[in-house]
Amino acid sequence: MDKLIITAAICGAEVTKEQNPNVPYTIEEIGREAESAYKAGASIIHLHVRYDDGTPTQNKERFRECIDEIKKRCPDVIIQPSTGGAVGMTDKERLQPVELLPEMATLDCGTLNFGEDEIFVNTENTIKNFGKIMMEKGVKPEIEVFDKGMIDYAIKYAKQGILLEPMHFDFVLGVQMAATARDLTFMVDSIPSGSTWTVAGIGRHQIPMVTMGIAMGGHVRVGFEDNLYLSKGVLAESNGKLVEKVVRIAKELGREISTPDEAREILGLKGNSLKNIRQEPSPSI
Ligand code: KMH
Ligand code: ZN
Repeated sequence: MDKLIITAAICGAEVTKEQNPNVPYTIEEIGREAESAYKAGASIIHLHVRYDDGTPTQNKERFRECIDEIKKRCPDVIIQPSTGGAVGMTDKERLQPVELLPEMATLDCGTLNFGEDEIFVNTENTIKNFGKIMMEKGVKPEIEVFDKGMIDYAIKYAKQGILLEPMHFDFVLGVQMAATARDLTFMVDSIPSGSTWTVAGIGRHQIPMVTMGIAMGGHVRVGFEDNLYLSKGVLAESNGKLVEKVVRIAKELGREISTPDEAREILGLKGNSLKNIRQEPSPSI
């Protein structure tokens, strides 16, 4: 079994300081939370950014400042910006962090209900366009899967040459599909052989899903974006505390934790450097 890659989704676009005062908004807070997760054993930071008042943004300059702050504190960590952003953002807004040439970025492979009246829209043209741009720029997509059809889209686009194999998937359970062992197994059985995968569970499903992922040989994601609690009724003091909990479970299950460089090896990252920042947006964005 490969060593375990832990991703920390430190911020998200939806959770607030009213829900947990440790949710980061400022550049300094985002750096602090990334560092806590990295020091605890995370090798990937899944990154959304906010303005100081908590408003989510995909602004390229804000991403650049947050990435610089994270790199100062965690020089070798893999930074994976979101291209999902927040519900209602345009494709153009959402794609901005890809212009910074990160090693990875998310690629949401379908439209889904996102609570109450919210719909997180990812049309086929959106997915294909994001996929093509990431491929052109050498940014490895983490394919976000909220139900099984999203795997089928990814497979279709790989056959069309829009996505490169081996693909890396992140199964998010507890938003649209149920967070059950059956659903996780079905996802794992549905991806092409040679793919890698991570599992994320929302809210109280985070730790059960992560524990299954560790035992099944996958990789895992924790963090405030998905869950604000360390245990029932106890708010997590930091993302690092959530990562520490995963590390304890992995140790009990005999799974070693990967370093960022080992994660690069496992995921086949080509090593885009965030120092190599292009100033001009791609004409196709
Ligand atoms: N905030 C959600 C609307 C991603 O990062 O790609 C989208 C999301 C997925 O969080
Ligand atoms: Zn996200």
